[in-house]
Formats: sequence, structure tokens, C-alpha cells
Amino acid sequence: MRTIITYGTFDLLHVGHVNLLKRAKTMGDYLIVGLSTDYFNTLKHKQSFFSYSDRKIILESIRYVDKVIPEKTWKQKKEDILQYQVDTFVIGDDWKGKFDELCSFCEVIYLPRTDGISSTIIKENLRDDS
Ligand code: C2G
Repeated sequence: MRTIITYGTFDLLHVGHVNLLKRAKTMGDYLIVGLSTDYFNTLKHKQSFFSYSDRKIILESIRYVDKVIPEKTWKQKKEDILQYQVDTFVIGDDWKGKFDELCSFCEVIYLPRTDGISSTIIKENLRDDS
């Protein structure tokens, strides 16, 4: 069984997130998502609209996602990869190069982001319309 892992905030779930999750799942059999906690979001200078628990419920309803774990620190990735015997780490290419050294025994793949959509764009458009 090939295990894939990815990480993110996945706030205001949109087609860019779903495209990434769908493509990540095609690379293996089991997809784990490390979901940024509300506290970790502050370390990423992000404020998500939905709480961690709501974002977790939403992600767990996605057919491509098999398990959601909390992402609490930058450092946990190596431990997660060992603990879950991950074969492939996948993330959007806005992170290109950042995780090349993540692990010598797993594949690191950067996928092209979906253009024209982001949680920030959604929030800005809603603000402009209000
Ligand atoms: N994404 C995408 N296309 C978009 C928007 C997002 O492919 N239009 C991808 C991102 O590249 C990322 C995933 O969807 O792989 C989740 O996006 P975010 O929630 O913005 O994740 P981010 O804040 O980049 O967190 O430790 C890693 C971080 O937690 C990643």
C-alpha cells in the first residue's frame, strides 16, 4: 500500500484544494492530510475562517482523504513520515524547493497550483461585495 501525505490549512475548501487532494490520491492508495491547527496557523501568519474542528470535518468528507492528523509544528513532518511509513510527500509548487531535504527515503513531489483561486481571493471578493 502506497501512503501519501500532504499538509495545509485548507480553509474555505475550494477547487484548488480539491485538485491537489485528487492528484495526490492518484499517486497512491492512502492519503493522509496534516491539517494546520488554529495555533499553527498563527505561526504561518494565517487566520482561517473555519476552526480546525470544522476544517477537519470538511476534509474528512472528501472522497480522496483517508486520514486527517493535526499539523502543530514545522518539525513534525519527518516524524509523521516515519510513523505512517509515507512513500510520497506532496504539496503545491508554491513550496517548491522547501522540502527537498525532507526525507531521503520518500519521494517529494510539488504539484502546480490551480490558478486564480485561493482562500484569500475568496475572502477579498466577499469583502468587496459586502
Ligand atoms: N493549493 C493549490 N492551488 C490553490 C491553492 C492551494 O494547489 N489555488 C494547494 C497548496 O499549494 C497546498 C494545499 O493546496 O499544497 C493547501 O493550501 P493551503 O491551505 O494554503 O496550505 P498552506 O498554508 O500552504 O500550508 O507545512 C505546510 C503548510 O501547512 C502548507
